Amino acid sequence: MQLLQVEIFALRMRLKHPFETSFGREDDREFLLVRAETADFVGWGEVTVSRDPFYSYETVATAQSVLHDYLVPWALAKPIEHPDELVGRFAQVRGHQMAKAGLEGAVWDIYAQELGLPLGRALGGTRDEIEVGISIGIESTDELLLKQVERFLGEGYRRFKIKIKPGVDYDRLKAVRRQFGPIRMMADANSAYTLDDLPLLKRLDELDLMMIEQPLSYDDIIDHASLQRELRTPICLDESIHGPADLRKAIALGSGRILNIKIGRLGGLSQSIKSHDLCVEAGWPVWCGGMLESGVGRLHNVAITTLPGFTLPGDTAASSRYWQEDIIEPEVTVSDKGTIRVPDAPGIGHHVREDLIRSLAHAHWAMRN
Ligand code: OSB
Ligand code: MG
Repeated sequence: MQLLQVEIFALRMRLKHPFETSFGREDDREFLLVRAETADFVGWGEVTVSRDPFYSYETVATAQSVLHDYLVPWALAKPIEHPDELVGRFAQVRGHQMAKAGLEGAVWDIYAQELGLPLGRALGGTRDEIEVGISIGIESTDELLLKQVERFLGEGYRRFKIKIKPGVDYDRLKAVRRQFGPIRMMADANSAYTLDDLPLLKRLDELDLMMIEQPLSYDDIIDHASLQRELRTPICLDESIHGPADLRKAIALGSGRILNIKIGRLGGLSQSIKSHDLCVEAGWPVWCGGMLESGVGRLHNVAITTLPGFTLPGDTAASSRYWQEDIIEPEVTVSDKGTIRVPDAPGIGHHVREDLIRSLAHAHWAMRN
């Protein structure tokens, strides 16, 4: 394919319910959308950055700059035979995984449409239906959290991820366990602990969690390996893994036993497939994480989850969990069994509401070949 034009839209979308993690609280989601076009097709991708460099160093501003000055010109410069090529074409830019992933995602959408395949099939996926769970932020009281869990159980979700931070951890999780019994439950610490917290982290073993996600530093795989040797609960890595190279080392060290695959954090779909394959080979189950995506990123998450190694429910909840009105049609919905039907139309498979996106965007630029 030859890209003729790439457009970037900056959006700010109000979350229905503020989302709080150990690193901060988000009331609005600020991110970028990428629209790429060839002579025959239009593809969409999402740059899953945030306004602030708190989850990772990437922000709306850094992604704009790297896309504008490097990635978009390089993508337009010559034809792309296969989306995998972009990994090499973008390699001179170190890091900036989310910026790379947003553009590469739009190219994968076009590539799948050229093949006449739903994106999941083009990626090598096989499932028609995926199992999902829900990620619940830090609420101000136990009661408010219990209400959330009850509501989402009623909506069909069968796996609950509860955010924790020092002081809001063991007792909070215990309250959920006491009230709801043997539900599938896990915790996400977003790097809020250190090895000094070993006694507390070991106590979490009592709660029969499916896993604990990223308990230690955002850049660590050494201390996680020490911790994993002390815990019965599997550690799932999120923040520390930015692609197959990091993952290979974490597997060798035993820094965890499960991987959260976020397309943005790993630098795109091609790198996510590679990471998935490494995990399958190592016997690590994977699941698809989330960055509070709009419908565009959400459909990319649905597509990658159709790969065979995604044996645990992911964080890809329904559009209506986040948004009053999503930018795709139809929105992503979750059944009363906690599942999503995988679209069977080519590409990401739902209509993207371009007029709505153009009216919502507070900034927009385009580059042509
Ligand atoms: O750590 O997985 C995380 C949201 C923003 C930043 C980091 C994380 C999250 C979530 C939400 O857990 C997942 C979702 O519902 O999209
Ligand atoms: Mg996480």
